[in-house]
Amino acid sequence: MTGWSIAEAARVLLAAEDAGAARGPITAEWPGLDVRTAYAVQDEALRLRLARGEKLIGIKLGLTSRPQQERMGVDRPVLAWLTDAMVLPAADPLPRLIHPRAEPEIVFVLGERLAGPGVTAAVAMGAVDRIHGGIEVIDSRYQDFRFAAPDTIADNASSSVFRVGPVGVAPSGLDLSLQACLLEVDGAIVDSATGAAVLGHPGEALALAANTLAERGLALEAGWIVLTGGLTEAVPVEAGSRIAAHFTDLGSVTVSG
Ligand code: OOG
Ligand code: MG
Repeated sequence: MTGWSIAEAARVLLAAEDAGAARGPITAEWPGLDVRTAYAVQDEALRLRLARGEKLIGIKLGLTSRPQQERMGVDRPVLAWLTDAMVLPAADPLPRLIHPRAEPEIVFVLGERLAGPGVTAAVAMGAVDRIHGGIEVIDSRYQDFRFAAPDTIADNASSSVFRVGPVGVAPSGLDLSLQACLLEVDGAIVDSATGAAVLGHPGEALALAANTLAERGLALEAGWIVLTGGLTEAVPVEAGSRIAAHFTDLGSVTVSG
């Protein structure tokens, strides 16, 4: 196909999401889709989401841990937008998705605005009001989760839905590097990690988000939710299966397929 543009890519990817239909990577048809252009696609898709009534509620980081980076063969984290339509209400099963995969994440709720550049992890943690455990369900709009980095950036980093656990803890007195997480699928522990899996400390991911957004003249706003990235590799969610993430101090979160 010819005639690719930022607007067309955003429209095509949102349509694929709405239809629950996977497609081939856009970079195969539009080699000019580089990382910078891909973020412009992401921003255009956000504009379309807001125009249809969704509200911007935060940001997700992806590819912040080694298992996630190895899956993609990249070493650079990505950012993407979160809207209220992506919140999976407590007790709701998953909506119909293409090929959902679940991953445990440490989640921040910001008490203050956080703007780069020059934000360190320590400064970033000062803006955090509460820390929660969460599960993000990713769902790429590309067949078999096969894509290059600009493809997934354009695709809002495979966002679909996420659930934030009910236990919120103040940052003081919590060593997030040592915060352990067990990932359970249908009663069996299939993986585990500590917060150190995310760039050594999830606060580093928050600082990276603030500094990266600053390059685009943007900041993190008070009240925003920040998903800091999967601690482990994401696991496929089969129909009828139950995925749980259990954290040392951040409680447990469950998602049912
Ligand atoms: C990138 C998003 C991965 C995470 O937590 O690392 C992610 C992708 O798979 O498209 O959400
Ligand atoms: Mg994630």
